[in-house]
Amino acid sequence: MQLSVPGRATATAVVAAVSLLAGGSLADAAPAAGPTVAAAPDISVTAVKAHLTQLQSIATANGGNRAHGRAGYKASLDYVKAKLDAAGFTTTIQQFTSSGRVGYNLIADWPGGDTNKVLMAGSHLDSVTSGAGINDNGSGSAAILETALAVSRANFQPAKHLRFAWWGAEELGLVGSRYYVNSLSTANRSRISGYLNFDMIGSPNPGYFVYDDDPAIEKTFKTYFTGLGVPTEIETEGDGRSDHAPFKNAGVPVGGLFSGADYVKTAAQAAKWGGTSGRAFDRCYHSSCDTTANINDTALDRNSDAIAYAVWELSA
Ligand code: DTR
Ligand code: ZN
Ligand code: ZN
Repeated sequence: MQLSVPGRATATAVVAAVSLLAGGSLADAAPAAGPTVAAAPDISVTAVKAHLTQLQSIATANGGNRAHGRAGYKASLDYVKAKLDAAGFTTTIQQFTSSGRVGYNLIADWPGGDTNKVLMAGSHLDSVTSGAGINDNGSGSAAILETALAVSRANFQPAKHLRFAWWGAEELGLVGSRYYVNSLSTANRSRISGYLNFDMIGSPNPGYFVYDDDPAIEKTFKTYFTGLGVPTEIETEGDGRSDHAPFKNAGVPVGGLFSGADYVKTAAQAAKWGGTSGRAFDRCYHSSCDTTANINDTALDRNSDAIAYAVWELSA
């Protein structure tokens, strides 16, 4: 569900309407402020949850987890890849070894756009060994998958080149994303105009946190949530705790969204966001109870729509 969020196109329409009401003509309306950006589509939370159900089934069928080096991780990657291949993405599997086990990154390029200006969105696809990892991080993985599928359905053709990524072995220390960044030539690294990270965006006792790294990316997310009337806070659980860190360390502008992990929601936060004060944002963090029952649909929905909004806005 997406409420109206003023994008450039909406603002232009408002200006035109005011001009007509004042007895003017459309010709009097202020010209569009630069190229108008087609509004991002609403991302169906039902569709995102359907991906989570698949990831849950994969974990259940593979020893209860989707961890690095286990069958459940590769089965998760194969699921995501099949959806992207069918939707017209150019997919690449990047293989690496960590802790004596083979790991994989999945990179999906949407054909078109200026390959000298690449906007990336990424999420780690691996879980810890103790559970299915549905919030951590099926939520981010499913949300960017559905956003990528929305790009395909819309045949979105932005100025920038779009690239989506699902990282392996984040739980072992950002291994997959580090491997990817380190594998880039200096030239290719400089072509990445921004990296958006989504790791835990459906926490059951959610907060709405925006990374405070690149100001333009931060502003884009804040604009979206302001349009929803949802207050946000700066993510302060610690730099370097997810896959944006290797990109930031390489000088790439980064940003992202987070709904909270094992930190406890304060009374002030509960007053503005609802939920339960004195309880962790996700009390199943890194636990076997991180299943499809461990998701707040409203947070997942809002964050998924915010992802699409940012991809459309930042790829113009
Ligand atoms: N390290 C992530 C969870 C996590 C903890 N703090 C943050 C801050 C921003 C993003 C993610 C996180 C994990 O366990 O996968
Ligand atoms: Zn984790
Ligand atoms: Zn995570």
